[in-house]
Formats: sequence, C-alpha cells, structure tokens
Amino acid sequence: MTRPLTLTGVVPYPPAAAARYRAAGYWTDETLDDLLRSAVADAPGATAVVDAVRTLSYAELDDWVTRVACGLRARGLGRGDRVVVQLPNRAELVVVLFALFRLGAVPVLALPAHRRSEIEHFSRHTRAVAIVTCATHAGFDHAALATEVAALVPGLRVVLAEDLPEADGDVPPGAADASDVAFLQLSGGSTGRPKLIPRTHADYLYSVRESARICGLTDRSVLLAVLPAVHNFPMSSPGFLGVVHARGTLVLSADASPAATFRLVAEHGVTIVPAVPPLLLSWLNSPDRPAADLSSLELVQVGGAPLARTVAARVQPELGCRLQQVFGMAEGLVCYTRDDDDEQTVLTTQGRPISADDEVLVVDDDDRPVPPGAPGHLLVRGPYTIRGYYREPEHDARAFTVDGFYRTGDVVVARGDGALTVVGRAKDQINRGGEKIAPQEVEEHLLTHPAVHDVSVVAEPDEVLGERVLAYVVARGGHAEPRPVELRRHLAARGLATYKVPDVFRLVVALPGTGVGKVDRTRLAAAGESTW
Ligand code: OOB
Repeated sequence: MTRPLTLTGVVPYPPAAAARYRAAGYWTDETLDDLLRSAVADAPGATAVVDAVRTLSYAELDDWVTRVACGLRARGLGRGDRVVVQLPNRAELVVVLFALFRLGAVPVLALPAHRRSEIEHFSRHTRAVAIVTCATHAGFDHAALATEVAALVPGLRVVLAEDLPEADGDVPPGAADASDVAFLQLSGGSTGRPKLIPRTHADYLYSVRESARICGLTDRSVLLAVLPAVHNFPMSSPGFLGVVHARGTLVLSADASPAATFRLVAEHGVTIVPAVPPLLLSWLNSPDRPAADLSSLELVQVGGAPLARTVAARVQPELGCRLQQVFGMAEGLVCYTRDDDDEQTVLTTQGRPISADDEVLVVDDDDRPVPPGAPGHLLVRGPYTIRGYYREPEHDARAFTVDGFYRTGDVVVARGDGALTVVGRAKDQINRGGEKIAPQEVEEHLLTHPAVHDVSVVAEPDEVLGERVLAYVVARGGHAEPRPVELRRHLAARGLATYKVPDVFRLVVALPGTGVGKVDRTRLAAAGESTW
C-alpha cells in the first residue's frame, strides 16, 4: 500500500468521519489512475474519447497516458507536484489529466477563459512546477500567456499540448494513495482571489460512481462535453469520469454552438449531455433545432444556475428526451432529480443529494434550523464535501461552521423527502450563466485605475444569462471620467478573464453607504442615473 501524502494547506477529514466513510464503503482504495486502468482491462477496444480530430479506444488512451506520464516523469514531475492545466475540450486534456494522476501529481484545473491574473495566482498559490497549456485557442495565444507567467513565477515550466513530452516505459500502479488530494478545482468564490478546492481520489470517486448509477450510465452511454470539461459538472456529475467508470464514450467539443452540438449528437449517437441554462436555451431556440436528429438523446442535464420552470418544461416536448436538474458545487454536494421522480419534482426542484450520508441543514441567520418548507441557508457536510479550501484558513473560518459544515451561500427550501429547491443566494457572488464571479475580485482590479475613486460590482438580471455583471463607478476628482471602453481595456491589461469583465458600467456620483463604511448594495439601483 502506498502511504498517504500530506499536502500542506489541506484540511483533512476528521479521522472518525473518514473511518465511517470507509466502513460504509463510500471511500475505497481506488484512485483516479485505477479508474482508467480497470476500464482498459475491461474494455480495451471500446471507444473512450472522441474529439474534433481523433477517436481513441480505451487501450489507445491508456497507451498515450502512459507515454505522456513517462515523458513528464523524465522532466522531473512526480508525486504531489502541482501542475496548472489550462486546456480546452480536446483529447489532450483527458490524456494530461490521467497522466498526472498516474504519476500522483496534482493538476490545478484552470479554465480556458482564465488569463494572467488567474493563472499567475494559481501558479504562485500552489507553488506549481509546470503549466500545461496549448498554443492558441479561440484566437488567444495561450503559449504566450504561459510564457509570461513562467517569467514571473520561479520554477514554473511550460508544456504545450501540441508538443507533449512522451517516452517509452511503464508507470507501476500505486503512485498515489486514495486519500491523497487528486487535484485542485476552482471555486466560484465570493471574496478576493479565486479559491482552490482540494478533492481526494476517494471522496471524488465516490461521487463519480454514485452519479453514474443515478444517471443510468452504461457502456452504451455517449456523453457530450461542450461545457469546459474541468468544471465539476461535466467532470464528475457524472461527467467524463463517470463515462470512464461505465466504460462509455466521451465526446469532447470546444465549439458550444447549437449547430456543432446538433451535428455531434447525430454523428456520435450522444445519449447524455450536461448543460447550463443559457446553453439549453440556445439549443431550444436555435433555428437548426427542428431539422436536427436528436433521436439518440436520452437525458439532458441542466445545472450550474437556476433553470426557469417554463424553460424546463420545453425539454421533453422539444428535444424529445428527459430532463434532469442538477444542483451541485465543486466543494462537494451534488443533488439530482431522479428517473422515477414525478413531473412536478423534475420541473420545480433541483433534486436530492447523492448520498444518504450527506448531512443537509437548512438554517436561519443564527444557524438555527428553520421549520420544514421554510427558506433558509443551506449547510452541508458529507462523504464528498471538503472541510476547507486549499491554503485559506481565514476564509475557512467564515465558509465552514465549527463542526465542519460548508456554508454553501445558497438559500433553499427542503421538502420532507429531501428534494431541494434553490430560491436565492446569500453569498456575494454573481452567477453569469453558470460561471461564478466574485464581485470583490473585479472591484479590486477596477480600483487600480487612476480615474476610479470607488466602485461596486453587482449582479443585474439578464434574460439569457440569468445574471450579468454590472459595475457602479465613482470617478476620481481631478481625472477625466473613465469611459467603459477604457475600463474594459484596463481589466484586459490586468489579465482578468473576459467573463468577469462587467457587461455594463454605470457612472454614479456616490455609492450609498450602510453607515459602517460598507456599500449598501440594496440601494445601488437608486444611486443616480449614469452619466454615460
Ligand atoms: C456547479 O458548481 P460550481 O462550484 O461552479 O457552483 C456552485 C454554485 C452553487 O452553490 C449554486 O449557487 C449554483 O452554483 N448552482 C445552482 C444550481 N447548480 C449550481 N443554482 C441554482 N440551480 C442549480 N441547479 O455549478 C455544479 C457542480 C456540480 C454539478 C452541477 C453544478
């Protein structure tokens, strides 16, 4: 047996809880590397991964993973090393992740949309030894970005997907222990810099196995990932890891347009596809939809942001398949509506938790349980929910209760049978079509502009995205008024991911105060008309 590796800055599960989760069979000795190895042993010839340019069987995937693992090992990468991975949806993403798991290294899962601000932070904060990225994607020069960050962060090496190091050889199983941190995933966050979430092999695989079962994955399942595959949803709910668990097929697309989606569904007989609400809307309203052959589709999963009932009701009649609502978070808890739920439940709730041992509390502002059916703050603790972020003790003190419940920041109503409906949000976060944005992070960047005196970033309702990013800006005396185009340019120059750049700027004379030095966000809308 491999000895557990302790990564500094990770809050472990309390030993008694860990023992319980093991005794219940939730946590096993399996690692994410073992997951691939057993799929290859079972179904070497089955199609594992399809992307725009290639199709790989499980045996071919595994061979490539081994070659890349050997190549990376020859470059000095090994167990516990953090490696920032920033790749769009293509086969190399899956290859690199499994190669790192095979070495017991720890991928840091960045989104293709991240820019210097985020990538530099992840690299520094995790003391990463390498970044794996691609040359260009969607018109952006990722290689240049990685090179720029490598010049700022000592010891960070750049590896390109187009030029992956490969070598002959073998990597024996057992490089990692199941209790090791498998990877660091991105949190939506609400304050300051994005937080990283340490997930262990054992806790994550439990959620993957159960998700695959709940969603009915089999070796005939074909899952289409158009959402960035490193998001928790397309990764493990049941996502591409669930596909490997079931020996099914993963279709990866970096093009999320309805036309590309419909073509891939028809071409590969896609059976299941995870989507955020705006993506679903784009399919439903696409002029290409009536002519598309979607007959293979069995299940459309929708989550990441609130789904309007009217939109939910269109899935079965217009796409000809079942809808599943998914309410989850990279920190852990995932809820699903089930196969045998009645229509009302599927249309109006976000389902119930994966595990009988997910401890769900719905509480008031003083952490006292609310009566059943009343809205309250959702707190959760369980076999696949973290006990702390990576190297964020101060933030943990606010984000977790003393007995280890995660404060989700979501306001929910719980039904007697455990089904949850998300009715609001108490955290300072913007949910822009499923992408999470911390207003404070955007505010801090805007405040560095010389013509900005003060700023407040808030969510504004948007018909398609659900919410968009709105920045109230107070100009600084003695400076020319900052114009939106200039502020956008400033944020881009600071390397902020584009999805966080405010959609709308409003110039106001002052921000309403709460009297304790804080901005009163509830009175912002009345702060005065924009002068732009
Ligand atoms: C998923 O994960 P994250 O980490 O990007 O975001 C989590 C947050 C939740 O706390 C909640 O505020 C919101 O996203 N959310 C939903 C929702 N699903 C997530 N709000 C309303 N309705 C839903 N169905 O977004 C995620 C992770 C795993 C599976 C699915 C989504």
